[in-house]
Amino acid sequence: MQEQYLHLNDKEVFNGEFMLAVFKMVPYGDIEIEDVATEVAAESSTGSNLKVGTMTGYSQSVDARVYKIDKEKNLVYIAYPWVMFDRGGNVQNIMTFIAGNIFGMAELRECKLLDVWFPSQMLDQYDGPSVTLDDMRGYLQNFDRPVLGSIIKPKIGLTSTEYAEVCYDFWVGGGDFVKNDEPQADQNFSPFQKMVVSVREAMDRAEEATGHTKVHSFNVSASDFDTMIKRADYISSIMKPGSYAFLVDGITSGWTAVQTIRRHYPNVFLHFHRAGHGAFTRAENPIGYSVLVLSKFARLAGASGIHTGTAGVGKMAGDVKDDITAAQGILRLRAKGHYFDQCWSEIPESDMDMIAEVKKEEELWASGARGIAQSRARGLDTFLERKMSWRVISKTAPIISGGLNPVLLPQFLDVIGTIDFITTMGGGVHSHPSGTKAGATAVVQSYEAWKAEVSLEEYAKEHKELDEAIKFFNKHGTQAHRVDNSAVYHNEDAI
Ligand code: CAP
Ligand code: MG
Ligand code: MG
Repeated sequence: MQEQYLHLNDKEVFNGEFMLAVFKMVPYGDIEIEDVATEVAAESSTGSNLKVGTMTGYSQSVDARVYKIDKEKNLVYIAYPWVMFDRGGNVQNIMTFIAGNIFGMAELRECKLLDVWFPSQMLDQYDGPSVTLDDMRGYLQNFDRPVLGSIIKPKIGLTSTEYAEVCYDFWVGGGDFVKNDEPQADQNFSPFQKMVVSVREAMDRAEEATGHTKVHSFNVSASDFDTMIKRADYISSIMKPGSYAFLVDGITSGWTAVQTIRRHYPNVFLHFHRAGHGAFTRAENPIGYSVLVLSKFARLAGASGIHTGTAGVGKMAGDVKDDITAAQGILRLRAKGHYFDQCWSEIPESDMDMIAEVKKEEELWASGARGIAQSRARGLDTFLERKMSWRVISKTAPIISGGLNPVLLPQFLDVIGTIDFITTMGGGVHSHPSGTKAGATAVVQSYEAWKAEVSLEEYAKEHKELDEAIKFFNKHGTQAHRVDNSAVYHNEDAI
């Protein structure tokens, strides 16, 4: 037991100088949870496994503090003086502290970081998103439905021109947004620059044909930052402003890559793909962190959008409550987490207009996805951030993929409770019996049916692409094996 890190019932931790974290911890054998809690606090802040003689008065002031232990649920609450973190808003450094060595500690059988809370004084140190879904909506002139997107499949292997043709088909079918698949980079069969030029050409044709603007998200993840920046600059030189996003594989290329692109290109939508997150977030993994924690740090780092999972509707494993809490946690100004209520801005009592706007936003959220869609259709501009942008850590959009298809979209809308997200369907579009264009049209028709509160089957009577989709996906759609971990994700202990 390292006493110096044990501060049970310490009220100082709520004074705005501490980032709070809650872990589920299960020690091996008969090690006491207090012991392992203080070891984790030491290892994730100033200490080691032994008390060192080199400690100073000041160094102890930046010790992490175990301020609450719930023995029944194996929950350990730790407060981190945020002054301990690298100055200049560096998320990589925080993750090194609280999701670093502690995952290797021999005493721990389980160590899952479930939720974090940032005091508003800390938020000012971090970038947050500069371009948001609201900006993309403005470019697309699409305000009252999700941004309907696709991922080009096969994942890789198409030539640049073949790739661009599939983009064209999706866009003329009515889709808004196409992304590279997460491993698409600069391969022999699809040289990066040729792919970009081909996409621009296909986008021009599709905009000509449909009269609608389109967006493409290009993967700029690469071997080194210089190459990332070279690729990003090339895209910016070929594509129209607003018509492109930069996709970063945030787990495999890292937080520094995410923040480098955020800081170099503050005018471009930053798309955080989370390939590899399952090693940390899957409900059955005892060591790691929740989707909510990953998503909150992505917002802090400045991602305009991050994949948050299909909340049990699609192909990937994932805890329904974790996916939903994560999606709402990064979209809303103030949202309940698993254990902490996070507000992404200081809301001074005197700031009556902000308080009024926040109230309006809350009421809108209470009306669910359909209520939000109807209010938007009436032209009600409820983009709180647009009004308050200088005061808040702006919203990060949930990006939803993973096995979604036109038949599953309505179900997902009702589960997630908002229309403010980007869907990206790969197999769910390109396996449509009549091809990609029909697949895109089926997605649009599925949303139209949901919005009109008509069953898909009913709507399909007059819409053949949807009719074919229903027949096909009812036979071939997949539902992944589900692990229900909701017992861990509850909110009795909100801060
Ligand atoms: C989806 C996808 C996405 C993952 C990401 C894929 O393709 O492109 O990268 O779903 O998962 O490569 O599998 P499909 P998440 O639409 O064909 O399933 O969004 O959960 O991070
Ligand atoms: Mg830091
Ligand atoms: Mg993919």
